[in-house]
Amino acid sequence: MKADPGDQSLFCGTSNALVKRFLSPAVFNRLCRLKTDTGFTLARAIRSGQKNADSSIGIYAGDAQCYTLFKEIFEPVITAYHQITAPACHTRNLAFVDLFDLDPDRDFILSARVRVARNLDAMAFTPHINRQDRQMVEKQILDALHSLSAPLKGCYHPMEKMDPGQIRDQAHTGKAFIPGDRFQEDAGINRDFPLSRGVYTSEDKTFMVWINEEDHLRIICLEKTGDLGRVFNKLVQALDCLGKALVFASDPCLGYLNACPTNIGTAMRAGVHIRLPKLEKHPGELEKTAQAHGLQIRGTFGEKTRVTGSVFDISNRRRLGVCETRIIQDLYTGIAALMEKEKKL
Ligand code: DAR
Repeated sequence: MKADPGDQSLFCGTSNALVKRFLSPAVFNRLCRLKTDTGFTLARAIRSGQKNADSSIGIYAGDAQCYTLFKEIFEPVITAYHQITAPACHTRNLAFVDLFDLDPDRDFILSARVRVARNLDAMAFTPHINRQDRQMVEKQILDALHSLSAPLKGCYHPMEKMDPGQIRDQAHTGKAFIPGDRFQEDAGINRDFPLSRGVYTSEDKTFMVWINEEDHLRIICLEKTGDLGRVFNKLVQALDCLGKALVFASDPCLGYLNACPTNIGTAMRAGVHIRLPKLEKHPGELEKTAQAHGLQIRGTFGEKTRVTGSVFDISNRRRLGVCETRIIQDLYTGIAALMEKEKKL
């Protein structure tokens, strides 16, 4: 879809958000009076991008129907971000993989983490869900989690009773999460925080489920290891169990549907925390190698944070038009290439 000059009046002049690039006055006028069945509008969808001039995307979905009703703006944003020509029918492949430990001596890799975002089908997403439905989402997910057996068996830490200080402390121990950033705040995702929010953790703390953070579920496997395959395979096992009890919002072409259009398709982010002190001094080399392997470089504490102690958060960039096993294999190859470069410098 050829990008019309965006409607400059809707967004800050300095914004480079994808939504600004594609939301022409004509598209805006066609979509601005529409409402989804849950009552979500285009104005609500773009509010975060209007209030944050440094948004990279600038639009959130309030329910699954947004992706069809507001397709004229979601589709060009999706094809631009995920670098696909047009949303082909998404393929899933959640099979076990057989990979070696990339760093058995732990010279570089501090930890490996694989997470997927999911939303319960037929429920409004976090930018739009009401208090009652958010509570129902929490209950349905907990019923599924409490049926898990070892090694996924664990306990739930509801955040409703925690004060902000306790939430900050518990976030360090992985038993809570802090409110979403200003982008999520302006998208309405933090409403009623911390009601119906909480974290489920397995007994060995390598499996977690965040309930009602940016999406209804963030299903996370995390280990202090370079064994990407083991961490991925545990996530595959967890998804197999949870998929038997819960129905997730999805689309034949777009895959799993979530609040942010960057998190659709596999909705999977697989990454490592890796110490690269020499490549830190050669940012061009680091960026070139990462890009060659479809990897995204983030700061030590994730999106839009700084690098501290030469520790980078490096993960897959694309989530749509590429299946889960391919993502983990590309990550494996890309991290191995970065480790080789670091050794040679
Ligand atoms: N910060 C918003 C969303 C970017 C994608 N990251 C998410 N979904 N956590 C932006 O438009 O820049």
